[in-house]
Amino acid sequence: MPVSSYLDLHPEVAQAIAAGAPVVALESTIISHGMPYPENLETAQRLEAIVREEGAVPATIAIIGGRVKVGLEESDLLLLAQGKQGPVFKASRRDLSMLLAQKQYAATTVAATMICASWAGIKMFATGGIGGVHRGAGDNFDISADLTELATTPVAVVSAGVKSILDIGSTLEYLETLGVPVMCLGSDEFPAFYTRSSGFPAPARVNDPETAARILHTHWDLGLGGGVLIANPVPEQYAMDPATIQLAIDQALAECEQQKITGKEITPFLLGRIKTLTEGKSLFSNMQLVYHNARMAAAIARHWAQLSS
Ligand code: PSU
Ligand code: MN
Repeated sequence: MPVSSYLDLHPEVAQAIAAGAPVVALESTIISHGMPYPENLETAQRLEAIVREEGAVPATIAIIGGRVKVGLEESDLLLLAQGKQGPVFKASRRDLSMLLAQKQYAATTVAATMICASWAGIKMFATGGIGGVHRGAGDNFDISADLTELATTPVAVVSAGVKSILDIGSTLEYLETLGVPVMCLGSDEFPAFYTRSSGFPAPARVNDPETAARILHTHWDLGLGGGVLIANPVPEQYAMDPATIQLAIDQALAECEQQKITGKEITPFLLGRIKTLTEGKSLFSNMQLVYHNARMAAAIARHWAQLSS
């Protein structure tokens, strides 16, 4: 069967894609495993509204009853946010075939969302943060499949950089090895998710969404393939105090090790602990930076659509 037989495109999304109108994909792991209820539902709804306000069509992606759904209903968002109707798995590339064949429900990570977006014909995707090279990866080999996906699948991902729960320097090195273009919007420094600076220089700086769209066009015109990472620093007023967030991250990492959390549980565990340790401040910052990314992704998608017509 062709891939299309596994996809359910929302009619509005299908129409926009066919017309070459701007579309922005949104992931669902952030809803089911990245944030608590009800803030996760609020975030998912607000993200879709922001993409619309900015003149693009939102396409939140998830696996619903064994179907790849591109563009969700309100009831799907609720199901993903509450996880009441049974398990909502966290799906990365390796999980897709098993989950689809067994008619499961799953939230898609950055990697899996890129794959599904690409199947649907969507080029732009907004998220909060991507997975990366974990600290200690030299021993434990914990490198997110998001990175290899960026090397493979032709979708542009707007994120607020990489959290310092990860090894930011190694993540940038690995992206360089994989040949993934990394551009930072309006900054000479690569952002660290909750904060605007990471101490690592931007591999490239781009000052506006139109230039970003032109770079994407050129990248794919040249047949270089794979994705592009667009790092969009958290707005100053929503950034966290670097010392506060670092303390929480260090504590969460220590607990993660003590409790022997492994594999795909690590990122959700750390996010949950950081939220508690910062008394919710990290969650607020997280929500605001994703909104900022959705706005930027929609702007780039608009320029992308103009250049394509
Ligand atoms: N970072 C966040 N929130 C998230 C994630 C990352 O701040 O929800 C999710 C994304 O879906 C990302 C995934 O693709 O975690 C990476 O998981 P892992 O490290 O297990 O590859
Ligand atoms: Mn991992």
